[in-house]
Amino acid sequence: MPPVSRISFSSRARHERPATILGIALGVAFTVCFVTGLLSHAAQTPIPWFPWPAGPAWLYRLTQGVHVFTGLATIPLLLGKLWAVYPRLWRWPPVSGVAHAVERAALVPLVGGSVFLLVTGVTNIDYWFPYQFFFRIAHFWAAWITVGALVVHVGATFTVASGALRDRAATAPATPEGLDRRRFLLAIAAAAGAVVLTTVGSAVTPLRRLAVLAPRLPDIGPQGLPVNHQARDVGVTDVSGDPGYRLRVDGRVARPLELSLGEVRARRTREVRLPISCVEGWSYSARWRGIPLRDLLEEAGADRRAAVVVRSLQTRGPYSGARIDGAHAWHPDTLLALEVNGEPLQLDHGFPLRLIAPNNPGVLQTKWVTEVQVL
Ligand code: HEM
Ligand SMILES: Nc1nc2c(c(=O)[nH]1)N[C@H]1C(S)=C(S)[C@@H](COP(=O)(O)O)O[C@H]1N2
Ligand SMILES: [Mo]
Repeated sequence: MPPVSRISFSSRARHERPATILGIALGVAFTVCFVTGLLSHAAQTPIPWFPWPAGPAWLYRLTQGVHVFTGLATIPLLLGKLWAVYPRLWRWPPVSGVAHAVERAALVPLVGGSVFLLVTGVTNIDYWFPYQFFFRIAHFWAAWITVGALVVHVGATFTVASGALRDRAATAPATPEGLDRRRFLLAIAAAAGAVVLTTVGSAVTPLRRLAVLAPRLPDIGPQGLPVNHQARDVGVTDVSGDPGYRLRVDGRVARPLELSLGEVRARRTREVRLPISCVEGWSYSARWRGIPLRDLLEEAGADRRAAVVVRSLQTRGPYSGARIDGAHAWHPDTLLALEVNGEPLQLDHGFPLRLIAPNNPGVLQTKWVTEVQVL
């Protein structure tokens, strides 16, 4: 009986070919996550040379859904890859030359960064923040570091990897060894597929019954829609509507407005079908009726295409207001919504008014709107 370490270290699944195939899958998945992650960054932090468009309305829903569900699918891929390669970490001598030293040094940011991205990503979408740092900044820089290390790693392992791919004879499924490896890869692929199937229903509504691992479901919540942050949890408890409520349009305007809820309701309304697309990947589409924001901006005499800050009755935290750029603020479908799916908004959905703009990340769809400040 060989020692335990010998048994597992000599497993036939541990071979360059499975490691290469998993590596390619991981490389593709991380590239997809990197690109969609940068798009999410651009949607929230304006980049002058890359303005985030107000259309198509479903774009952010798609890119951020792809980000989160691809990210989740990488978890089994990464575990499989680490299992396939970890005996090599104990190879002796540890380095055999400068190129090899660079390759091995790059493994620290590559493995560390990958694990960090997946752990912070998963804890974020599960509303668990066991750390003090600001998620977006840490996750953003970890992405650059990881992708940088990935480029070095691909360069350093390219020859071995392409050799392993050509090595078909050694992996023909007819041999027990080939079968073993094939089963290993199939198990990893099945695990990745299972992760996606049990979560993607939080964005793809027809699959919602399968989404047993998703933290949010598209039809569970008041008025049949999920709520991320409830009014009482964020300190919005005393919203009386009229007589106390006022909507102000101020800042760089010719004629500041101050409207009661009755005056808001008396205006022309419009109905649009738009999704709420949370940065955490879940999304749902609904019918919204409200006042086109551009009507109010025109009435107040704002500069055409001016950006605005939309402020909430919620006074604390990052969601107390959102900067909305000109393309979104002036889009005809951007509303201060009074109703959802034919009913007046309930408090948890932002009564009396919430912003709904096309292709706008959920975090910027401010609830309990009380002020539009033109910049
Ligand atoms: C389980 C895997 C992952 C999950 C669940 C996840 C989740 C998220 C979430 C929820 C956001 C939005 C954060 C916010 O705006 O508040 C985000 C942003 C981002 N993610 Fe991931 N992520 C994962 C993996 C990755 C990977 C592998 C990469 C890169 C290779 C990556 C790169 C980024 C980038 C660049 C951003 C933009 C950060 C910013 O707005 O500054 N993520 N991710
Ligand atoms: N004032 C305020 N607006 C807010 C939030 C909030 O906490 N406070 N949450 C935002 C987030 S993160 C999302 S995804 C959307 C949708 O959340 P909901 O389902 O709770 O309406 O509302 C956004 N608007
Ligand atoms: Mo969100």
